[in-house]
Amino acid sequence: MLSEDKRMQEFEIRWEPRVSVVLPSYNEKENIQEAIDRISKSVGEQLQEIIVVDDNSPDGTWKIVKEISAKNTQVKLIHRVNEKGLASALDDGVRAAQGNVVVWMDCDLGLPPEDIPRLVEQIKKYDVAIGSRYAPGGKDLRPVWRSALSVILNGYSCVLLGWQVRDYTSGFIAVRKEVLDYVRWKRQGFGEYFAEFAYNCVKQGFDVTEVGYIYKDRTKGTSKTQGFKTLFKLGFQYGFKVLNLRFPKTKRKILPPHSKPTSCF
Ligand SMILES: Nc1nc2c(ncn2[C@@H]2O[C@H](COP(=O)(O)OP(=O)(O)OP(=O)(O)O)[C@@H](O)[C@H]2O)c(=O)[nH]1
Ligand SMILES: [Mg+2]
Repeated sequence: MLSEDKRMQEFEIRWEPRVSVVLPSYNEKENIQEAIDRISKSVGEQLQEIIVVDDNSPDGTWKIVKEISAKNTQVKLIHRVNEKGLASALDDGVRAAQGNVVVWMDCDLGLPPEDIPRLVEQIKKYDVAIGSRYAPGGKDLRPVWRSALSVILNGYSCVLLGWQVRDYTSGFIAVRKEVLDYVRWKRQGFGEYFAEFAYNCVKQGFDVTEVGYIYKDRTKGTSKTQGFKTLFKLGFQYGFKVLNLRFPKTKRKILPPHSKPTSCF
């Protein structure tokens, strides 16, 4: 009889990641091709697919992806015309994923595609690996006022939700596919979905780790979170979400599986 440890070791050796990378995009025509190229190169043979979820970007990002996907079957486009928003776009993307590991990240190249393998490597031992600016090796190189805002939001989140996660606003993550059958997020809103997901993963007993990464400001395209008014609104939404997670009005329940997105090329 093999001991439990030995059995786990054998499983880790035999288990091969097939990685689905989900990229939400809105007006990212300057970044999308480079993002796809760098992700394909960094993930290499383990890549199952890259799924771009675009909300009918007025700058035509989705047309560029459609052209790429006509030549490269690993690149898939979910072109949404009836719905908009980051949380729902990512929800649709991860539902469509066919790999046994699902990664998602911004496609503006502020998050480094070259670090995906470091996250995926952790999925041999953990259920969830969060790219973190606050784990060893992590840094936030954006302008001071933006990184300071992030420190404040994350400090507030850690105090209320717990210190098992340090980067509740990361948006860069690798997840064992089955976790997504149990842990979900609400489809409304912007980046606050991430705190909801990370917190519920810990709450539901999944093994979560953090991997340091260096976050840089985007060099091309426009941010969807720029301007004092927008940031204030998003910060407020975020703060409210964290409060709600900590002090839920109703008992938390596992959400039912939701239907597949409407159009997937
Ligand atoms: N599908 C979809 N993607 C979105 C939407 N809003 C933002 N995105 C994408 O989500 C990611 C995050 O948006 P960003 O503008 O980078 O927001 P941020 O990371 O807070 O800000 P910066 O990186 O500083 O610009 C990017 O890849 C965007 O293109 C949306 O409504 N729908
Ligand atoms: Mg970004």
